[in-house]
Amino acid sequence: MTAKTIYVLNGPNLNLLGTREPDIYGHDTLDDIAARLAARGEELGVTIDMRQSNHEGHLVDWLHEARTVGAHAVLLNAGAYTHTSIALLDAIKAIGVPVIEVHLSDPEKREPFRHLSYVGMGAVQCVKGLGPDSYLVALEAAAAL
Ligand code: CA2
Repeated sequence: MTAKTIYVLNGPNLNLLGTREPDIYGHDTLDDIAARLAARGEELGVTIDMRQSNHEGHLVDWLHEARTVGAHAVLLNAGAYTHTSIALLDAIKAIGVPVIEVHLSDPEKREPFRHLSYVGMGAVQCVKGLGPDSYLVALEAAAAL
């Protein structure tokens, strides 16, 4: 692994980005976002490892892996698991790797059930409401940690 690897983990339904609900999530696909992160990562001298899963346990395993490989930081858009997953919170607290919570939309400006964030209880920071730029802003913050 290079000096700084940043894991970018994406949760359920984010594989559908760019295909549905563009009014909320924009027109970019997850691959578009990955390409932008990789390009900026290169400029910053960090390696981006971006993944998506619809399965909570995969996200837990990848958080553990971030610790094992000595990742510099994790950007985590846990999708709807943000609002439900104590397992993700426990993993975030366990790994000792800083996690930045990322959201395309601003969950606090949406339905009340999106206002609670378990991920936020363990994350060092949250970047939200900027569309795909949320990931880029989070990357800048992560690289500077
Ligand atoms: O704004 C975000 O990034 C969210 O994490 C997105 C989640 C939502 O449950 C969170 O409250 C906020 C939903 C991701 C679903 O992504 C889709 C993309 C395209 C079409 C349908 C769903």
